[in-house]
Amino acid sequence: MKNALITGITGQDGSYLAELLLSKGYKVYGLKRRTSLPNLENVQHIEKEIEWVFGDLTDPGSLIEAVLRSNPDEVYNLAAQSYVATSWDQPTLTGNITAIGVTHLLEAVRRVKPDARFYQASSSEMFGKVQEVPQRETTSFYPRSPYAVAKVYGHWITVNFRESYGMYACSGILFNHESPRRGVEFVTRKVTRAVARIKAGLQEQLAMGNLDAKRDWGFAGDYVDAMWRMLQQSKPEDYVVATGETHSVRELLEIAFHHVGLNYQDYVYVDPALIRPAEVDVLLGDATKVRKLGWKPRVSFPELVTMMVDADLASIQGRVLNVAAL
Ligand code: NDP
Ligand code: GDR
Repeated sequence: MKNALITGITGQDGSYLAELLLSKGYKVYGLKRRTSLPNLENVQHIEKEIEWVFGDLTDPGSLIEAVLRSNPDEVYNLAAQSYVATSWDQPTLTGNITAIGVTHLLEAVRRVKPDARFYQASSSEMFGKVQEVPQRETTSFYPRSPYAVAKVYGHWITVNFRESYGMYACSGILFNHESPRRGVEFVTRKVTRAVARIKAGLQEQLAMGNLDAKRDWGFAGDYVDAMWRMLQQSKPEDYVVATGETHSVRELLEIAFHHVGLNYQDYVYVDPALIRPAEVDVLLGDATKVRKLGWKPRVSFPELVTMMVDADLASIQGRVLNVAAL
C-alpha cells in the first residue's frame, strides 16, 4: 500500500484526488488547516477513510510534522489561495501561501522523505498575457495577477528542487477545471448557482465581470487522473493539462440559462466593479504531451455546464445530494 499526502484536500481538486487514490488502494493523509467552522463538505463522504493531519502551508513546522506522520510515497501540493480576484486584495497573503508555501513543503519533503514524489499544482494563469496560442509546456510565462506571479514562483522552485537535489518533483500546468464542487466565487459555479436560484425565484439578476474572457474549461474529475499519472513515470516532467477548446464567459451564460429555458440577456448585467485590474483574455491549451500518458478529457463543455446547473437545481430544490455522486 502506498501513502499519499494531499494538501488542499478540502478543496475541489483535493476531494476528487482523494477519491481516486483511495480507489487505487492508497492510504491517504489529508492536511487540513484550522477553520472557525467545519469546512469538510467536499470530503464528508470519505472523511473517515482519510488520516487527518493539522497544518498550514505558511507554518513550516506543521509541514515537517505532516511529512513525518504520513511517510509519503507521493505528495500532492494542491493548497493555495486560489482565487485570482482576491489576490489583488491580499497579495502578500497570496504570495505567502501560493508561492513561499511551496518552498516550505518542498523543504519538509527534502529533509524528511527526499525520495517521495512531489506534485505541484501549477496553473495556466502563468501564461497570462498570451505569447503563443495554443499554450504548451514551452510557452513563456507572463503572469497578470499576484496569484499568477505566486504560481510562477511555485512552478520554478519545483523545477529548481528537481534540478538541485534530484528530487522527483513535477508540475501539472492545469487549465481551468470545474465541477459541482467548485467554489461559488469562480465564474462557472457563480453562473450555474445563479441560474438555479433564478429558476427557483430566489434571485432576479446576475452581476458579471468581463463576458469576453475565454477559457479552456474541463471537468475536475478528469484532471486529477492526470496528476496521478504524472507521478507514475520513470522521469519527473512538467505537463500541460487542457481540453484543447476555448469558450467565452458569454457562451457559458448562454448554455447555462438555455438549459433551464431562459435567455441570459434578460437577467445578466455587467458590473464594472467586477472587471479585474489586469485580465487574461484567452487561454487555450495543447495537451499533446499528457495525452501520451494515456490521459484524455472525457466531459465536454456543454456536458460540464449542464451537469453543474443540474446539481445546483437539485440542491436548491432541497433534494438530498450525495456529494460522492458529484
Ligand atoms: P480550491 O480553492 O477549491 O482549494 C484550495 C485548497 O487549499 C483548500 O483545501 C484550502 O483549504 C487550501 N488552503 C488554502 N490556504 C491554505 C493554507 N494556508 N494552508 C493549507 N491549506 C490551504 O482550489 P482547487 O481545488 O480548484 O485547485 C487546487 C489547486 O490547483 C490550487 O493550488 C489552485 O491554485 C490550482 N489550480 C486550480 C485550477 C482550477 O481550475 N481549479 C487550475 C490550475 C491550478 P480550506 O478549505 O481550509 O480553505
Ligand atoms: P480564473 O477563474 O481567474 O481563470 O482562475 P474564474 O472562474 O474566477 O474567472 C474566469 C474568467 O471569468 C471572468 N469573469 C468572472 N469571474 C468571476 N470569478 N466572477 C465573475 O463575475 C466574472 N465575470 C467574468 C474572469 O474575469 C476570468 O477572465 C481559475 C482558478 O481556479 C485559478 O486558481 C486557476 O489557476 C485558474 O483558473 C486556471
